[in-house]
Amino acid sequence: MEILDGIRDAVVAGDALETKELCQRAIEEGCSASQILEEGLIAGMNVIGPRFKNNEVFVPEVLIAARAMHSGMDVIKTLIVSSDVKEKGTIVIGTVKGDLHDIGKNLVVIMLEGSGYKVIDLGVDLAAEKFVEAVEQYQPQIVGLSALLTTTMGQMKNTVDTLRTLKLKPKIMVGGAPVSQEFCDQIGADAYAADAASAVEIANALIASD
Ligand code: B12
Repeated sequence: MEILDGIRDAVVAGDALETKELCQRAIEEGCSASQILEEGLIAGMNVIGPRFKNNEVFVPEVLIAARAMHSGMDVIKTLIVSSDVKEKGTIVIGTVKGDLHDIGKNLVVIMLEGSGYKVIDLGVDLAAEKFVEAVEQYQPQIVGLSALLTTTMGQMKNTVDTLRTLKLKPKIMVGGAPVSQEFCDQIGADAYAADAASAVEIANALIASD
C-alpha cells in the first residue's frame, strides 16, 4: 500500500513530522495499527538495520530514524490502547544493564498495554537490582527483559538469577534480536517471544498457567 511505503521511507529518511502525519493519514484511510507498525514503521527500521551493519549509515542516522519511528508509534498507540479494556495483570519490563536499545521493547509495551495489561516500563540500562525494586513495589505477575546486544545477554542471565532469589516469583519473559528459545531455556527464564505480537500471546499463556 502506497501510504505504508511512505511511512517506511519517512522512517528511513528520519523525518519525524512526515512519519507522524502519514501515520495519522493511514489511520484515516482505514489501515490497522499492526499494518502501520509492521509494513510501515518496522519496515523502515528493517531498511536502516542492514545499512547500519554495513557501515552505510552511522549512529546519528539510526537515532534520527528511531526518533521518527517513535513519533509514528505515538500516533498508533492511541489506536491500540483502548481505555475500556479490562486489566489482565501487571508486567514490569525493561532493557538490561549496558544496553540502550528500546525501540523493540517500547513496541512490546504498546502491544501489552493495548491488550489490557498494566505495564511498568523501567526504561533501559537497568541493573538487576532495579528489577528487584520494581518487583517488590509493583508485585507484577510477569517481568519482561529485553537485550539487543550479544554482550548484554549475560546481564539477562544475571537478572534472571537475581529475580529467582526473591520471595515473590514473577514469571520471566525474555526477548530481543539475539535472544532465542534455546537461550531462554539455558538461563532458566519462563518464556521467550520473538516479537511484540507473540509477546502478548505468551503473556496471556503465562498468566493462564499461574
Ligand atoms: C536502532 C539501533 C541502535 C540505536 C538504538 C536506539 C534506541 N533508542 O533503541 C543506537 C544507535 C543507539 C544503537 C547503538 C548501538 N548499537 Co544498535 N542497533 C540498532 C538497530 C539498527 C535496530 C534495532 C531495532 O530497534 N530494531 C527494531 C525493533 C522493532 O526490533 P527488536 O529490537 O528486535 O524488537 C523486537 C523483538 O526483538 C522483540 N523484543 C524486543 N525486546 C523484547 C522484550 C521482551 C520481553 C519480549 C517478549 C520481546 C522483545 O519484540 C520487538 C518488537 O517486535 C540494530 C540492527 C537490527 N536490525 O536489529 C542495531 C544493533 C542491535 N546494534 C548493534 C550495535 C553493535 C550497537 C552499538 C554497540 C554500536 C556502537 N558501536 O556504538 C551501540 C550500543 C549502545 C548500547 N550500549 O546499547 C548491533 C548488535 C550486534 C550484536 N550482535 O551484539 C546491531 C545488531 C547492528 C549490527 N548488526 O551490527 N543501536
